Amino acid sequence: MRSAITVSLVPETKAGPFVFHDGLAHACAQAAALGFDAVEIFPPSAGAIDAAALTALLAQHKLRVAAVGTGAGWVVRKLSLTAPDAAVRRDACAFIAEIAGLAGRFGAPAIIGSMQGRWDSAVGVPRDQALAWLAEGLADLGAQAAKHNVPLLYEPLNRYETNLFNRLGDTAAWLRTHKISNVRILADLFHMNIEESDSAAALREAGDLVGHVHFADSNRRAIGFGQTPITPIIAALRAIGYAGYLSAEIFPLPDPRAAAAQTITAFKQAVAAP
Ligand code: LER
Ligand code: MN
Repeated sequence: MRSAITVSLVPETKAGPFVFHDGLAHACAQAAALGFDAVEIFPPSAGAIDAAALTALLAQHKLRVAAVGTGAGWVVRKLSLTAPDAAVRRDACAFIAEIAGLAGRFGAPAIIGSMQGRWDSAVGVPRDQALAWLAEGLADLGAQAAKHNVPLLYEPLNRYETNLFNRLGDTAAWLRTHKISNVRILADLFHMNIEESDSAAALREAGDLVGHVHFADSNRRAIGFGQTPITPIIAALRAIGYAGYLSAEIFPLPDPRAAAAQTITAFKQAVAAP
């Protein structure tokens, strides 16, 4: 398993669960100084990233890109894959596809979290319809990601953020039933702490569909600053053969450097432990 830390480039997420908010150069310098393997980037759009400059920064600091978030499409433009308006769904797909294309150039997957939206019969989107649109969007974007030899990441969120999928097991069963290929599950330990009765068992149930992990404690602070027992979770990840990133999508508390330092300490303890 490898370590990663988040950086948001979206001013509207200043209060969000991202460790660094002061640009890519600052985040890469901090991440490298602490010994992280990679950064996970939350950009305003694909066009906002200067690919050549990012390539140079990554080389300078010997870092990789772990994943790229697409949530700015929701936060800034209120796009989603399950919006009642077909034009909004099309724009959502295009927005994600551009980010997935950019991420693919760095060998990284794009994340669909808040861009999944929610069902709401009152606005003409019953559950079955929302799931059909979600399946269509994921299949299409998953196929596009395959051209870059990376998966697409789909993230079940807690009940306050979506009513589509909240648990890993349900998500995995649905992806398998609908044979949606090249889509892997992002297991966010914060959402799981709210929704799962046993996070380790949920990871085992999702098995080889687990493609990325958001490494967050129960209170969405660095692992070790909350009350999640991490040992059984790491054991479950080992048991399913997970070799991807543990990426800290957490609040920068008590400050970004301390949150990052605690994360790398917890990562080393957890991953080095037998
Ligand atoms: C995104 O990774 C996530 O976890 C969501 O809570 C963002 O809304
Ligand atoms: Mn997350």
